[in-house]
Amino acid sequence: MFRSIVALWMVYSFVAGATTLFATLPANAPKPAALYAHHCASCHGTDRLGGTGPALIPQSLRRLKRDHAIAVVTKGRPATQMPAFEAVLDADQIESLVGYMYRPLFGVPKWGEREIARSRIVHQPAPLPAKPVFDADLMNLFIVVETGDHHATLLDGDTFTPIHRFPTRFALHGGPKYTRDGRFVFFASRDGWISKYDIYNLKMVAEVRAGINTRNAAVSPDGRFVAVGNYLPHNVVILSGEDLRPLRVVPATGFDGRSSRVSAVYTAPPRDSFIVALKDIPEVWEIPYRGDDIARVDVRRIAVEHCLDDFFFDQKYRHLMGATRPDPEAAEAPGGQVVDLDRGAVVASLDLAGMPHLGSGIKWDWKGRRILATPNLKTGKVSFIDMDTWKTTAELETLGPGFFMRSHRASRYAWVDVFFGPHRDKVHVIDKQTLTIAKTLQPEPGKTAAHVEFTKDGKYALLSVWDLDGAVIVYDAETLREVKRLPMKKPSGKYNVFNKTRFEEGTSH
Ligand code: DHE
Repeated sequence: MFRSIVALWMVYSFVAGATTLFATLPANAPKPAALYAHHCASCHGTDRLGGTGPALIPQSLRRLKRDHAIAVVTKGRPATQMPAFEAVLDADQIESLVGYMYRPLFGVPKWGEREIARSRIVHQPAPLPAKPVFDADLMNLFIVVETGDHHATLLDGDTFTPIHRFPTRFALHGGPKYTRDGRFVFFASRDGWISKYDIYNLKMVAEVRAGINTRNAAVSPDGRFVAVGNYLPHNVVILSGEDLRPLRVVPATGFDGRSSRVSAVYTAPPRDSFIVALKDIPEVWEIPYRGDDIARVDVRRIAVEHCLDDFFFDQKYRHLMGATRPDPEAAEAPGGQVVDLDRGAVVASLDLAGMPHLGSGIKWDWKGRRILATPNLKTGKVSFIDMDTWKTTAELETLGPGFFMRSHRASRYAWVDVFFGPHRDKVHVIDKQTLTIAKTLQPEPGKTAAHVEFTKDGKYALLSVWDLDGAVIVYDAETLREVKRLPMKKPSGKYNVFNKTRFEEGTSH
């Protein structure tokens, strides 16, 4: 009932907004609300509150200058799914459309603890048996997210056969997060839905809408808490990992009282805390979850030099390495920063060839030193960074900018995709000791090849053919030969229970 009222309210706002706007324009002027409904609503939501694309309202666009927004609509945004509209809309239409995006809504719907609680759906009120209903190595399972038709597949990592395929919320994004025992997995969708799924029983346990436009979710390893980072509203929501009840809403307000979108939240198991970076305010937060009083615990705030968009950690979670999305108006991009979380200070800067995607980087030992390797979304280069000196020790030219780099402790290779440009159907396999390309594969000519995840033992690498008529391809990680091809609908990420829950060095966490 409540959700119907919200939906009706949204439709009303949209129609009312359009009507008011039309009244101020000459009869023959482009009609931005209609243009929006036709070209933008399917990704950004009919209400402009976000979907697969971000919310297009002033609160979300405040770091984007209007001229740049016009350029994005005209030319598209290379590191995202945003296409160019110059072939279908003329300059006046684009300008009026952008003006429409910067118009305030008649009020952004409130989405606080009460609304979150009311959205909660409990599918399994009684505990289910703690015994799997299938036979497989429970630590070598994969969840494959199929964004093509909004499903997920549970895959046996020994036999590479699907165990079960089930529907998910619309537009999942980011890695599903497992409890340490691998029994439960939590999914986050771009429009704020968090779902808890029982892998042993192959059943959805509960769902809740924790935000209107969500970045990602993190889960404490014991499964007691889920933290959700939101663009809209500006907050971090803490949920009970048991039944997704909201426990706390932490407004993302900085030292100076300004509010901010949340870039992302991660769990830092050795610290027993969630680490949060803010997108509009130069601060990193730490929210401890050791005790039971997460609803009251103080948030630790660390001032950083620039707002952090994308970041990752060293294996001990002492250092956070982050990058800032460049301001299109600024002459120079601000570069990366290293934050020492123990000292609560920025201790070094990083020389990156461009901004990496979140969790793109991995680490390994090289010539007696620890290095971090990451592609970036701007140029075809992988940067190798010495984690003692924080200096870039080497760079490797690739065939184009990449989203993801993956390896496994047991493998001598690291795989990096070439997500953008004419070579998006290729993937490089890099020798981790010589830092050179050992082989370039072309799994399916003409179709984007991306995102690799290894089996528990590192012997096989699974890669996505990122297409509605796509596949997950299993490679022998040593011979680099194809072993099996499983048809899937635009499989985006795949996530191995062991590698994720044991924080394997070659993957994201
Ligand atoms: Fe992602 C992870 C942000 C575009 C596929 N991406 C993440 C995470 C964040 C993020 C915050 C970490 C979530 C987590 O695992 O906890 N992504 C962003 C962006 O800011 C960016 C550049 C623009 C945007 O659209 O928001 C972006 N991402 C994309 C895509 O266009 C991709 C390729 C397709 C899609 O689904 O939208 C994409 N992102 C992914 C995937 C992961 C991810 C598959 C998880 C990788 C992993 O192995 O952990």
